[in-house]
Amino acid sequence: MTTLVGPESLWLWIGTIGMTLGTLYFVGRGRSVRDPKMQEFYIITIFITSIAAVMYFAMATGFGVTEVVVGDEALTIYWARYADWIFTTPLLLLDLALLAGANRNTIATLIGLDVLMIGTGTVAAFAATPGTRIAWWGISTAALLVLLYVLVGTLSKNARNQSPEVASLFGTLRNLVIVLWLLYPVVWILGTEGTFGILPLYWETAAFMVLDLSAKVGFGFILLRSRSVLERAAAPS
Ligand code: RET
Repeated sequence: MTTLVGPESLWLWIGTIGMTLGTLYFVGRGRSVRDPKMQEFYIITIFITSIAAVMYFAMATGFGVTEVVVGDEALTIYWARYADWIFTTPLLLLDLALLAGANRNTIATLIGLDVLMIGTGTVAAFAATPGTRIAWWGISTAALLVLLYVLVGTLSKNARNQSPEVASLFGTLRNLVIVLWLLYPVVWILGTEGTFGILPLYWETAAFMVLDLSAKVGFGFILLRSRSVLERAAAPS
């Protein structure tokens, strides 16, 4: 079988190594954590980077990729991205929601919107005509905007009821999420998936890799670096 992976494999290998190193770093730091509530943040974050590490490995080695025919063109689609995101984006939101002290309904709303976003984004990636691809992209982007609205509204309000340190850490992470997550639909529509052919696969893969490493390892690093703040977040209020 011929592999569909081209020169963009460079970025996929960098992604694999980056996610693996991130995972090992968090495991190393988490080993000495004894508080069960704090362990929760470590467990969630370690799963985020380890799922990404295996999905990047799947893409780099040609397993996580397929072809989708759109009109008379065959697009190279890395389906493993969506398999990664359907699990890791809810976990990222869970980290944020636990930090903010959100209740179950808010957590369920956020995760529901997120699954809707990635689910419809996956349909967009596999749709067979440019028009339907863009329509599904629009639906997915609408779910993202509602999700960010909940993040800025309810979740930020929850966080403000926590200690000033927790509220400030939450604010940093929330802003990081807003900026990075909004770039995903932009890269997608400009890239090969959008069928406009503005961003070639090589650069699109590089862009997603930088976004993924920042949104997972960068996010986890900022979240877990301040143990004293997390201890306060984890303390029963
Ligand atoms: C897609 C395409 C359709 C439109 C939208 C998308 C959004 C994706 C997002 C992904 C976030 C991924 C993260 C990964 C962590 O490393 C599916 C690209 C809105 C927001 C944070």
